[in-house]
Amino acid sequence: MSQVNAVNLTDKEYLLPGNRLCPGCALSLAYRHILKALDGQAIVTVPASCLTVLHGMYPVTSVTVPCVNTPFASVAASATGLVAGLKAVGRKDLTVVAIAGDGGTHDIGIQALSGAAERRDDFIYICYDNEGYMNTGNQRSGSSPMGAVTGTTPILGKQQHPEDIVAIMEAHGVPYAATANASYPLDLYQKVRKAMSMSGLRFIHVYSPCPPGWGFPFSDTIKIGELAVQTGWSVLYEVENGVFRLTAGSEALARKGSPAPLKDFLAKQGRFNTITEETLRELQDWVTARWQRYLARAGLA
Ligand SMILES: Cc1ncc(C[n+]2csc(CCOP(=O)(O)OP(=O)(O)O)c2C)c(N)n1
Ligand code: SF4
Repeated sequence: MSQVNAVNLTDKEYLLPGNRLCPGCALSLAYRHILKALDGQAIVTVPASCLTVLHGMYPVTSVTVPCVNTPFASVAASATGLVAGLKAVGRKDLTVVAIAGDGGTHDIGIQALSGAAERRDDFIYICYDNEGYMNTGNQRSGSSPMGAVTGTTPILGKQQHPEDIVAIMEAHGVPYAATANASYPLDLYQKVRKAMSMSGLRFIHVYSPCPPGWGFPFSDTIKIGELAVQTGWSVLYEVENGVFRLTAGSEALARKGSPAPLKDFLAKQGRFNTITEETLRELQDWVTARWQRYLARAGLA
């Protein structure tokens, strides 16, 4: 597959200017590049989330591909139905893409997603991860990090580490599982293109900073996403038919340096304002150990 760069990236736009997401929302940026990669040849299905807000209220939308709005728990089941429907009418030109937040994936949608993966259903599933239920004001999800203050962990912050949804999907034996980050849009674009060239259930997890939920200025979204990669908090990789590979900023970090201290990243976000020294140490140890495991998998330890 030829490398895409800022010069040869398509200038076609499928996400039109003007939507109702917050300024600085990483989801807008990620979705713009996901749609560019899909090149209009897709039907998306979306559950209740900030992404439904982006799609807009009928009859007005800023998105130029067809979208099905589904109940919260059912986005993967909806994709399964769309795949069957397209097959029944002989349409081979469209990719079905289910896209949901971390609440709609890690927690509420995981049953339908697990079933679709086990059946080897033929669609792309993208989870954009803003580490909480953001559309309803930032409640804790299975992906919220330890120490983060949310609406449902208001004083001490969440007490558990996030679950590793990509590992869960790998354990289902999916042919393609990858992580991406809105601050690395070309890497994201490339991964969606690769997923499109494969069949079966392909899973991409996109790290998506949320300025109001995480408590950082609207203008810092890209920097926050980059810092997440530089500290090893967000790790960019893909697993293609069982073969693991670090990509983009994480590959560069593995080859040329070592992760920056996590406190540099946490201190920029209001949600970690009440974090204790003990939790900070636990988080740093957890991130360091996980980074070592990724290095070992990549054969770079
Ligand atoms: C069954 C059901 N429960 C609750 C809601 C209310 N609700 C709408 S969006 C949302 C949050 C979704 O969170 P997430 O999936 O993480 O996506 P995000 O909002 O962060 O984009 C909730 C709880 C709903 N629409 N349906
Ligand atoms: S709440 Fe967060 S994820 Fe939702 S639109 Fe605003 S910035 Fe984006």
